[in-house]
Amino acid sequence: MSAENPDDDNEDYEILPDDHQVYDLNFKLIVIGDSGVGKSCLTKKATRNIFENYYSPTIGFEFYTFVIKIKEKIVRLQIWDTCGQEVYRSLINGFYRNTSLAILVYSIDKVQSFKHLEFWLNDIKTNSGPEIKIFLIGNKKDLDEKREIPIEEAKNFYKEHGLYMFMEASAKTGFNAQKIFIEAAHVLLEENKKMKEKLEKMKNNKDNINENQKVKLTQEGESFNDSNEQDTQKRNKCC
Ligand SMILES: Nc1nc2c(ncn2[C@@H]2O[C@H](COP(=O)(O)OP(=O)(O)O)[C@@H](O)[C@H]2O)c(=O)[nH]1
Ligand SMILES: [Mg+2]
Repeated sequence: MSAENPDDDNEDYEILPDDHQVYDLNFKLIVIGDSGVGKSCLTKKATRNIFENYYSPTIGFEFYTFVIKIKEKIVRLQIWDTCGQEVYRSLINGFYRNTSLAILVYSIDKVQSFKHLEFWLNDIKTNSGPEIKIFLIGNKKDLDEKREIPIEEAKNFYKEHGLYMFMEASAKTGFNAQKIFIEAAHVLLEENKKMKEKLEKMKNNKDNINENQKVKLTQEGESFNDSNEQDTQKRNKCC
């Protein structure tokens, strides 16, 4: 699958209702970016197929789920939709905890929201682990006639910063809205598989590694799985 042109024909998945309770893996995602770029609309469109034309700013954060079955594995994405306002900054920083993937959104008709991407990337770097994956999303593709950010400029930014994926999308038309989360689930499932294989390999090659390496790898593997489990427990408690 190409990062810039995700393959729409790759139907190796089935989207399940967002209240589906049984799953194999649970991952936390965070949606960030300036206020008004369409973070909430994109998330709502993808998870509930709703689009609202009026603007109702998110207070603190809102919480959505996206459940998808990929090759017999049920993956549940726990999506934290954050607000962009400065007044809630201290809250947002706490939300980065145990996040596997960040969806960083700008609006193609607002150059300011694109300029602020550096700030958001810095925020991610400061508040999360190095293993976090970042998707860059240029929302409001339907407003092409008001476009301030050429697609090439955004592609260059995504490449220069070593981000994981770039897509333009529209919460209004639905273009690529679900695709963002389908891709995220594929990426995280693959990552989890690699991590398990790495652990397995290390366990089978105990003699070839020293104690320090063993401890480090075990910790990496455990924290990866535990964080997902912890978040599940938290959700079960509060809802
Ligand atoms: N034309 C258009 N408007 C959008 C799109 N996504 C969001 N909006 C509008 O942009 C405004 C802000 O959206 P919202 O999701 O609340 O932004 P957030 O602050 O980033 O969560 C609302 O008035 C939405 O109707 C889109 O894809 N196209
Ligand atoms: Mg919002």
